[in-house]
Amino acid sequence: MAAALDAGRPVVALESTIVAHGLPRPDNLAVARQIEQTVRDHGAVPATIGMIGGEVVVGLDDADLERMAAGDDVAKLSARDLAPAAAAGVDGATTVASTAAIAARAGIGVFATGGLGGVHRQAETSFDESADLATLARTPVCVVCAGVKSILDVPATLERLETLGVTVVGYGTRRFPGFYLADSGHEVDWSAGSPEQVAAILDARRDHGVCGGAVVVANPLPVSEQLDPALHDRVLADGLARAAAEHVTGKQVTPHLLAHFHEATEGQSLAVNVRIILRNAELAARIAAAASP
Ligand code: PSU
Ligand code: MN
Repeated sequence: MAAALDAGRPVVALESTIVAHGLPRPDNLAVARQIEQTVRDHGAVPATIGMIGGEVVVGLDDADLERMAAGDDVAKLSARDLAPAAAAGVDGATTVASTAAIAARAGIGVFATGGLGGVHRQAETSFDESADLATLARTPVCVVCAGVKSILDVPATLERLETLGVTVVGYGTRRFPGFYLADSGHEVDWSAGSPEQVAAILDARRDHGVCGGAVVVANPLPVSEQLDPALHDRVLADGLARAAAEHVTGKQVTPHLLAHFHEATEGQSLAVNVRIILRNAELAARIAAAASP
């Protein structure tokens, strides 16, 4: 990994929370490998990030990926968790927030994920807003995602991204994607139509040096590949009600709702989630290849 970075080769950072907590076993390991292969197939070097025995690893090897995918005691590490987890010497999976922070520190400019964390529904009473947002506000990295997870309050998340000064660019669209759905029903101000156009935005951002935060590239699924919207809305309503009834809070909320989706749609949401991640990995690799080192 260090050699690839030194040589100025295109590198794409990948998070490990998707593997450890976002996707069910045993598919998660195969998907983790597929994501990395997709990055390679499109001209970049994959760097899955995580913590192994208290060490931050940029570029997990296959044995590390197996550990992430199999472990019951793999902690979910946001940026604030990194130091205590390192001191305790544990294994941990990094979220969007911690992966972005580590990637930027390591000199990796492009990062692919599924969907960002954001403002949860009923955040006006729970104050539940993912640390992904505040971290992206101060982290110079390009994050390719399919918007924010549709389990969240999407318009509130877009408002917070605006407040925090995070640049949001639709890929081939001015509509903000809805993760499992092609369109969240909300607009964005900017779009880019090719990896080269995204690279031009990244260059301009660096040259002007006035906005230090992330550039979010929101890459929608084609309508033909989205989850059936009626099924989506039904399963979401049911999942939110169950999470409330079972008093699920804090960092458990996201994995709980994603697991509910995968069960209640009998794997349909899982297949869509995997497609989202692979498409984002491909686009991120093409952006990394187009971007100047
Ligand atoms: N996107 C996915 N699956 C996931 C996540 C995102 O398709 O599992 C993870 C990311 O790691 C993201 C985290 O940073 O969920 C957000 O969790 P929280 O809401 O607790 O911050
Ligand atoms: Mn939260």
